[in-house]
Amino acid sequence: MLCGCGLLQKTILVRRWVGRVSGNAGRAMAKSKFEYVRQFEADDTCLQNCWIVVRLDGRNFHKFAEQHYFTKPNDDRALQLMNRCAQSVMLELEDITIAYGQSDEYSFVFNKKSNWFKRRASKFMTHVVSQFATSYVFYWKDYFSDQPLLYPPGFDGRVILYPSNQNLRDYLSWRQADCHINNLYNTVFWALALQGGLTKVQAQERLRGTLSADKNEILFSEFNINYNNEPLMYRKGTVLVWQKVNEIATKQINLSEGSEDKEVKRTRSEVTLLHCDIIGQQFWKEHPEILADDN
Ligand SMILES: Nc1nc2c(ncn2[C@@H]2O[C@H](COP(=O)(O)OP(=O)(O)OP(=O)(O)O)[C@@H](O)[C@H]2O)c(=O)[nH]1
Ligand SMILES: [Mg+2]
Repeated sequence: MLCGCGLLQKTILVRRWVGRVSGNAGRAMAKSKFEYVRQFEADDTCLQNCWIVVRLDGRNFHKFAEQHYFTKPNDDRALQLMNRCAQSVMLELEDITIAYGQSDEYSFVFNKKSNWFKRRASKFMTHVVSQFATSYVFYWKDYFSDQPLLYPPGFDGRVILYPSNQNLRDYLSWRQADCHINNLYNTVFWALALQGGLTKVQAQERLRGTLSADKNEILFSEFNINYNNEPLMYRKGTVLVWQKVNEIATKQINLSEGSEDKEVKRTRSEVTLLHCDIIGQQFWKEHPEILADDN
């Protein structure tokens, strides 16, 4: 029977063996005349020996937070949901050595030697963002049991390459410093607005030109809040690292006279959440494996 689609009849099949694909062994791989369009795909291979960072950020989360009644300035449920999604990304994808998150953003650092998807930037970025976004919807109800998800949230993503360990540390320090600056501002701003009775415009005016010390002073003298006692997750953000844990497992051993259970020691790596300083030396001294060459 003739096919109604003229295009199909005109398709020129190149009858030559172009290789065997597992599961397809024995079948010729046909190439159509359209195959050339593949050459238009840009080469986005990440430079060798560089740390690959993917940062994602919630789209229009100012509005999203309002519409889902996030508490101000920090909503534990929202932050913990972000951390759960980041954990899913670390567990499901390959070669992520450390992740750092705050507010509606998360950064994932892939090993500089990673050869995942031949280091294609678009693969890194799209896998991270899609895994994170689907996790956000999937785990939503575990954190917001009384608040339905009103519409699908979106996240943007970008890839940044850092050629040196110092550059990578400075990048993470930059994000943590940003967390500190924003959180201190937001803590005073919402204290002035929610407890101090100022309008948002008045609170903004009050804070114009103030330094860190001034903000700490307002919090302490007017609201009896010692900023240093605020939860670490708010002040430092969240760091995800791999940690080795020893465990005892039961293994069945087959013997000629039957089988017996034996306890064996084994080491497993799991994702651990930390809310600590990553700007100073201490963290990096305690976790030398993160920057190790053979990681
Ligand atoms: N109330 C509340 N709001 C939060 C919380 N975490 C994030 N947000 C909101 O999310 C925003 C994140 O900032 P941005 O990423 O710069 O702003 P955005 O609205 O997401 O805009 P784009 O990222 O440019 O799309 C903050 O300004 C807050 O409005 C939270 O724990 N509580
Ligand atoms: Mg955002």
